[in-house]
Amino acid sequence: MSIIRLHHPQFTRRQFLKVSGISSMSFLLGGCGTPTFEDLVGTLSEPLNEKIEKLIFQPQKLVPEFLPSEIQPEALIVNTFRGTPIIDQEKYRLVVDGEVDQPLNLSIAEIQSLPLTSMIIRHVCVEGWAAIVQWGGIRLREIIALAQPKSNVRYAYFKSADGYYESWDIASVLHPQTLLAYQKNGEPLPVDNGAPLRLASPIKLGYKQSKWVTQITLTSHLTPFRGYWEDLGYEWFAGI
Ligand SMILES: Nc1nc2c(c(=O)[nH]1)N[C@H]1C(S)=C(S)[C@@H](COP(=O)(O)O)O[C@H]1N2
Ligand SMILES: [Mo]
Repeated sequence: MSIIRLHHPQFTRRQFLKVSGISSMSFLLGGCGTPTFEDLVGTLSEPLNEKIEKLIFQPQKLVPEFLPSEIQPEALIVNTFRGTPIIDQEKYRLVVDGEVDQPLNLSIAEIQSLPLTSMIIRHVCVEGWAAIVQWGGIRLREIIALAQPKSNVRYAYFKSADGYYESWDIASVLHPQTLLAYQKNGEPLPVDNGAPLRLASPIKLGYKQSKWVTQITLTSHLTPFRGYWEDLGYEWFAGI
């Protein structure tokens, strides 16, 4: 399996709309070389592929969101177990690998060329604080769909630039309000809050929401290492 090299980092929304009519199967069945980013993005115009649909066992219930006037801009407390890592945005790549048919290697420009979703939700930390925050980013399920996971995938591992690691159940990964965020309260995501890319979701506690995500590995099984806090005794599912 080869890592896809993406040729068009400045992929615009207009180009996205132009190619979005392309069938996801046309390049998979065409068998003529490595698909480009445009080929892959064509899959986003379609409902989630059948493999992914099968992975969602229950209907996904939307969590009610808050109003812009309810955002608490000062309430989000920076939490790091080891400080803020230094990341070169130019060299940054998000790798998506594991039990997938199309491993991905995406620049931040490529990720930001995909449709932006924004939501206002409550972030809840087990240490006893919470904050209503607006997050903007791409739905994680759209990245996962591009990677074409195999039908036995049940978990995702998230690796972070500071050495933090997490694992999630696939249904929560594919929840429509689980984002890979690069904006906070309408501004570019501050580096202390996880830039260039962090998880944000109203269905999981704060420690599940990995900052500085560099790698997503889809897998059919969990290892004894399930998450930084989990391996110290915290609950793994950590739903809200
Ligand atoms: N990479 C990484 N992600 C992380 C953490 C961390 O230490 N490293 N802390 C977690 C915890 S416990 C919380 S509450 C949130 C806090 O997010 P914030 O710093 O943006 O407020 O990040 C989570 N994600
Ligand atoms: Mo936390």
